Amino acid sequence: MQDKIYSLPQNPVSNFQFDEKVAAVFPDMIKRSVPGYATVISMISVFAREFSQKESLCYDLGCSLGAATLALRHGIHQPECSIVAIDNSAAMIQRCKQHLDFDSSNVAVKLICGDIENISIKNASIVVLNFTLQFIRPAQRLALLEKIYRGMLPGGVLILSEKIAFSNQSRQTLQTELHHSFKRANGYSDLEISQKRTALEKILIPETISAHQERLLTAGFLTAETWFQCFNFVSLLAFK
Ligand code: GEK
Repeated sequence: MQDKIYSLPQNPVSNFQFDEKVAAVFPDMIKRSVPGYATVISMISVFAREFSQKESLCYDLGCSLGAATLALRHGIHQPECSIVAIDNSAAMIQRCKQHLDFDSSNVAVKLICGDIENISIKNASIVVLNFTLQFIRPAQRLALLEKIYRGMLPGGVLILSEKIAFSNQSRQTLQTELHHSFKRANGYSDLEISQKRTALEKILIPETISAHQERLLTAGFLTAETWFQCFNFVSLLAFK
C-alpha cells in the first residue's frame, strides 16, 4: 500500500507515531524514504552468515515489520542459533508476526512487543539496530549500547544503521538536499517532505558519525567501522 499519510495539508502536523496507519504503509514508506535501505537489509543476511555463532541469539531491536529479522533468518547457518525481535509498536508487531508466519525458514524467532530500553540482552552473537537508535532519547543511548555490549559474546557484532547529521553546515545542507531529491524522485511532493520532516523533528534525533563512533567505543566496542553510506544515512559495524 502506498504511503499518502502526509499528502494532504495538516494543521498542526502532529508528532510522528508508529501506529496502525504507519504500519500499514511501512514497506513503501521506508523504501521511498531511506536511500540504500534494500542494500542494508540484504547485507544483514551476509553479516548473519558471516558472524552468527552456534547456540547464540541474534537480536533485531526495533524490528518494525521484520525486514531485518527475515534477513537474519535467511543468513543464519549455525546450529541452535535463534532470533529475538522486539518493537514497542503493537501495530508493527501484529503485522510482523504475519510476515514471519508466511516465511519458510525454520530458524526460531521470538517476537516481543516491548521497549528495547527495558528488555535484557544475553548470549548475543549479532545485535541489529537498523534505524532504531535515532528514536531513543540521546541521553539514554549510551546506557542502551552498554547493555547491548554486556549481553554480547566475544566476537559478536552490532549492526547500527542511522540517519546522521553533519557538523559542517554546507555538508549538512548538501546531504539534506540530496535526501529530499531522492524522496522527490520517489514520488513524494514538497508538502509530504516538509510535513514528514516537521512530524519527525522531535522524535528522530540524528547525530554525527563521530558522535556514534565515540559512543560505541565508550560502551566498550573494539571498532566502529562505517560499511555503508548514502547521503545522510549510514550503517556501522561494531565488534566486541
Ligand atoms: C527495519 N528496523 O525495517 N523500543 C522498541 N521499539 C522501538 C522503540 C523502543 N524504545 N523506539 C522506536 N521503536 C526496521 C526499521 S523503524 C525506522 C526500524 C524508521 C521502533 C518503532 O516502533 C519502529 O518500528 C522502529 O523502532 C523504527 O529494518 O521508521 O525510520
